[in-house]
Amino acid sequence: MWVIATAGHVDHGKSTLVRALTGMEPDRWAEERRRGMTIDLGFAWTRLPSGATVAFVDVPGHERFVPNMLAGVGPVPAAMLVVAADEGWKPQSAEHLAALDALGVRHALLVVSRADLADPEPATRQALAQLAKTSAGDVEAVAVSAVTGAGLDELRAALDRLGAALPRPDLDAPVRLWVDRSFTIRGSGTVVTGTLGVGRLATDTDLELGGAAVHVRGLQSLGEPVSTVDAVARVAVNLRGVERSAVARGDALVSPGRFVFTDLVDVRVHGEPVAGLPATVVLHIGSAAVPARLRPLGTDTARLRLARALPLHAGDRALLRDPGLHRVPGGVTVLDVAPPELRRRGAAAARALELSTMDGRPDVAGELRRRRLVHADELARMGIPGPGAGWLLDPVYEVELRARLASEVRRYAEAHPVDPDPPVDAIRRRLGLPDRALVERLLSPPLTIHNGRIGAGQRLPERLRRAIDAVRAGLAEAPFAAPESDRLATLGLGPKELGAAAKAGLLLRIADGIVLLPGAADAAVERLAALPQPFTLSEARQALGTTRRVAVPLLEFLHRRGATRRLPDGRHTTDAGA
Ligand SMILES: Nc1nc2c(ncn2[C@@H]2O[C@H](COP(=O)(O)OP(=O)(O)OP(=O)(O)O)[C@@H](O)[C@H]2O)c(=O)[nH]1
Ligand SMILES: [Mg+2]
Repeated sequence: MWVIATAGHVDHGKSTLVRALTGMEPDRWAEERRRGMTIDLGFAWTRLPSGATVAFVDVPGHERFVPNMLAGVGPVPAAMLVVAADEGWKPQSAEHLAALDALGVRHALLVVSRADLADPEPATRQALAQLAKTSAGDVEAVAVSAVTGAGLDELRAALDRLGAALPRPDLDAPVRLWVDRSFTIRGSGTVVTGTLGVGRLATDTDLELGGAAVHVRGLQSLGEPVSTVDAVARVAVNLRGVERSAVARGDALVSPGRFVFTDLVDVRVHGEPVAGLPATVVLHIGSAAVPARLRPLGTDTARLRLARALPLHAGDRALLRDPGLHRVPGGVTVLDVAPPELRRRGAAAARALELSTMDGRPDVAGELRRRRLVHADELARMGIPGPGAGWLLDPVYEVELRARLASEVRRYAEAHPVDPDPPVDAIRRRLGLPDRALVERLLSPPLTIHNGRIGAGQRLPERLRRAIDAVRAGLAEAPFAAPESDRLATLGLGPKELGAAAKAGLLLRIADGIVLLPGAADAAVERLAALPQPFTLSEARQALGTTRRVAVPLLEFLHRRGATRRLPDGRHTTDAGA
């Protein structure tokens, strides 16, 4: 299905044309029909000669209803600009075209209507010249009369060509369905409608509405119930558990976890210089219209603080409007949906410089340079899908972190001579990293992680590693019950193997044939320090829950390291002494 919005000055025949093409009534309200004027958006569809279906979003032309017009064209990437042959180019012809241009609409068709009332030639020339100056560029023009039916077949053929030229939507892209209508159906609950531009919808799936999960109970497209809908399509979504009052035009249903909700964005402003813009504007994107405070940063870049958060991606096109002055100051491209605070002196100028290099297209390297460290999922939520998954590090920052990590490990070893290998988490905190996996990634040989600690370990043969693991498992249960020599022999752990295990930081060798876990020395000192000082060997043995076989060499080991002292009377103490 193709979706095409109408555009053009009031009374130029947009709705009449849609009616003639589809046989459906786009003016849904009694008031519209009474006044002969479109007020709100209308929806109608038909089959074209090619067999393709085209749906129209018919917009009002009156200047009072420009916000409604913008809600209609916002989510639709193709337009049919209607100009009356007998009236020619008019203010809202210009304003609507400026809006399409601001939104970057590249696919358009000119229809010169009411060709039975005047020669369509002058209006056609005038309008084509205006269109050529915009993102639409050179477009096809068709002259029609809805009264005589002249030109309607040519128009259908031209619509087929316009549709065929539209880019194929990415069906795997995250969904962002801007709501253009919401209502309740007795027995079904809340229903919203919108134009699905990319992605696909399915019943019995979840979406997000304003950050909260909502459930898709049912779907309709062109009045028929369906179980899935692929973009591009007009679609009605029946939502479970959503009050009618909780959703309105301008809200968006989005794929869960795929959009940043933000009320602060940095943008590039197209057209007018930023300095000429008012401090208060309305940002139009999709079907939303949100007041915003504008702070100029560079000559063509600005920061917008939105009155409410929107699901936005970098690269989004939007439009700024000054509701007081009926003009379209211009389009904006969202450059950053999670911009840094500007607190320090000179931060705004630095930011302006940074923004001058950005264009809203996904630039993972640039984002990493600016953010230094970011999760791929978070980047994707900002509209910057990148290669790679998990944490992404700026290469320059990574070099810095590696160096800092090595020096932090050294500092820790100096501060903890008994147990020199720092816990991974301690280093993670020192480096201010959000995830242990990052510490792991930043380690370079000979540093490795063993038992939650960082040390200069080595890779051991699998068989040896399993034997050591068996010993470690036993020690994890009873930390001071060092395995007996026959147990070590059964496991094939001789002096050489135990030496390698100690070097790898997997075991702590306190004497020949006596091994404990690397953290055991610190743990022992902690328990011994809790004893009344000084203490006897037997008291130490009991406190540690072990035998003389282990207690004697362990105390020797601690004495050598200066963690405990032997007193002249043969007793021991953890006190540093004079
Ligand atoms: N003679 C003639 N009159 C037309 C033609 N198309 C539309 N009209 C008349 O022009 C008037 C306006 O038509 P609409 O279709 O309501 O115009 P519109 O562009 O939808 O107007 P808004 O939605 O209010 O902006 C109506 O009285 C139509 O009957 C045509 O091809 N020939
Ligand atoms: Mg109309």
